[in-house]
Amino acid sequence: GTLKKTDNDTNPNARTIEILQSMCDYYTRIGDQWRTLAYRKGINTLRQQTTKITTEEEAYRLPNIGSRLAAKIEEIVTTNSLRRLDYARDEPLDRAFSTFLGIYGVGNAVAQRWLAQGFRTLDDLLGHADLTTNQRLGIDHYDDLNTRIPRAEVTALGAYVTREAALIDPSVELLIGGSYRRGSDSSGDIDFIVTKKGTTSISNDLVTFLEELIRVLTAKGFLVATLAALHSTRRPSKDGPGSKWHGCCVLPPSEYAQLGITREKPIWRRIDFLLVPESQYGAALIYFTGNDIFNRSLRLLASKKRMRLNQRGLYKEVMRGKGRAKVTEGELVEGRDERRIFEILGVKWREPCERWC
Ligand code: DCP
Ligand code: MG
Ligand code: MN
Repeated sequence: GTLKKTDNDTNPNARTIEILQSMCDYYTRIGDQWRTLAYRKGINTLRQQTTKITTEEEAYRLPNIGSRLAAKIEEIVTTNSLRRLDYARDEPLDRAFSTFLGIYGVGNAVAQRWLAQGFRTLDDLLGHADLTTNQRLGIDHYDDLNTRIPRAEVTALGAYVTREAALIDPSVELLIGGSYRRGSDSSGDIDFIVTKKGTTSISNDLVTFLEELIRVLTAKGFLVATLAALHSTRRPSKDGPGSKWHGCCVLPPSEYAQLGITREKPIWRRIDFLLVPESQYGAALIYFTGNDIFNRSLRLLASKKRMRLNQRGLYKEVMRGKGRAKVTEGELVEGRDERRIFEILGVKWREPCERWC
């Protein structure tokens, strides 16, 4: 059967997973990609266990759990906490650094610069730092933008958008990808994939549709901020005209009531739109469904079979030089059909809910 790997309390290792996840989030924030990956793989293994893992030896015998992670698992089970995590929370510089990395769009370089300039808190930044529009927005809505969206709310936000879209052009198709398509209980943002039957490029038609949708949703007060405008993402050589839009949205108060939620003020949520021609829909679906680790493993597999997979399609006969560097672009084999791409790659079809790693 298919195992839906979402956060739930019925997993015997739920508490261990929760603490390891905090540690993983910390490593993500400080930009330690290697440890982030190690933790994600270990957490994924724990999620699949049906019994509680209590000792280091037991943990070490499982796939993707090394000796250090195994020791931490035993520490968590016996002390109900992790010293390393407490330490990370107490270290003032670490704390400031990870606070800054929690600001939408802020990466290592900017966070480091602020530390070097002596800033330690969000208030320091608001008072004295030179901030871009997006950075200010990320600070003003810091808590909202760091809160995951419950699945029912993603569904409601999605339905709102789909309703308005159908009024503009009923032939355009919208689908929510990302963690929502993978069946997650909660999502970091809403990832819309937008396409239209018969398109083989991002036609003016599609661009005009999205511009109009954004105009209408903004006028209605649903969209409340733009983080990346359609035309700032224009990359004519590769993707054709601008193909994505990033911003923030809020659900109208009446819709919150329907969800049985009462709120003082609406919560700002992150929303992304990706425009895709129908001829590339399958490849885009794979990319935008993820997760990122699953995507990486599919791409690696493609390259081992002398093919190349990206968000536009699967290409064959890619000539590679030293260190797998590309020599030629290759010929498009499939872009439209998600299942066909799996077939040609020679991998068993995986439902979106089975693409967690
Ligand atoms: N993606 C990727 N590599 C990245 C970023 C994204 O392959 N570096 C792909 C896989 C993701 C999808 O894009 O699933 C959407 O990106 P999100 O950042 O929105 O990630 P998710 O939707 O998977 O998770 P979340 O619930 O945090 O939004
Ligand atoms: Mg997402
Ligand atoms: Mn996204």
